[in-house]
Amino acid sequence: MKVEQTFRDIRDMRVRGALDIAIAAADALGSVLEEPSDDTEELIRILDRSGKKLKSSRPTAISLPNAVDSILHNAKRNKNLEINEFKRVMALKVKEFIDEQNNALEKIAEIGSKLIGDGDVILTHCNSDTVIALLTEAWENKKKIEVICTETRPRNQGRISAAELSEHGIPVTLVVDSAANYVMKKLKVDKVIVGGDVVYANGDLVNKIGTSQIALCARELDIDFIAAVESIKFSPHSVMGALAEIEERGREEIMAEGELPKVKVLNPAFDVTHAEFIDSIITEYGIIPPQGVYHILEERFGI
Ligand code: RUB
Repeated sequence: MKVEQTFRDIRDMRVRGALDIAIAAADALGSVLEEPSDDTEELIRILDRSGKKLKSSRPTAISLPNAVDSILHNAKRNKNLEINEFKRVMALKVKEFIDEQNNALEKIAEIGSKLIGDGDVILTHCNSDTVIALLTEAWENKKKIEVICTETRPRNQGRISAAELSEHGIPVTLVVDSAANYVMKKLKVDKVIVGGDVVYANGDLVNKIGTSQIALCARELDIDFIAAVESIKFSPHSVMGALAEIEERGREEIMAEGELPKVKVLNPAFDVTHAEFIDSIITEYGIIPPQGVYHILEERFGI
């Protein structure tokens, strides 16, 4: 069953990055509509169970529960429809949701690429489809940029970014994570641009571990720190103070089998960059200061 497969793909990071995770979850719920059920309420119960399973695949990216909740919300609103009509309407809703996410990414790429100056040196951390799309668009619009990618230990997503950008012909330099401060000075970085997994109502950003250190360095060096984040990653629960669970991954990502058995390993996958270190957030609604997140939450989630 596709839900099981998607659950494993997200858990094992074959599907990763907050936007792709949301799209994959929505697509998996779409496949539930093809189940041979002839009762709308029963199908909603299966959707609900599948949604819970998908939500448990990884804990941090809020785009995952936001995607599931959005589909489930629509399913419940249409609970009185006859089964075939329900399936038809919901298949459209799933498609609409996925199209919305892809459009949001394109919009951010369009808006964000205009922020980039010709000759800019940009540092990015991890691998964000949103940031890659933005940088690629800037390059296609004849901005002669150079990009520094941090390796992003332990999973090395920065190497994926480096590969994707260089495939487009963009000059890329790969550095180890601990070189961030040094290279920002040495290579005269103009902007840091990162993606995000969660944005809180107060403008704080949860993103790949190491992001907050880079933001501190950027502030020290007076370099703009910009996040490129679709509104599906905004946390409506944070309005009431709920924070994201920071995923802690296994020891085996850092240590070989049997290596240093007496040494404990802590392997957090994300950290929080406080709003005060963020100059702007690029969303599909436009460029906002971190203080503007609340208004987007109102617009997007009706809080
Ligand atoms: C990925 C990561 C990315 C955001 C945004 O972490 O932190 O910066 O998810 O990505 P992981 P996108 O590799 O652990 O999933 O813009 O593609 O949604």
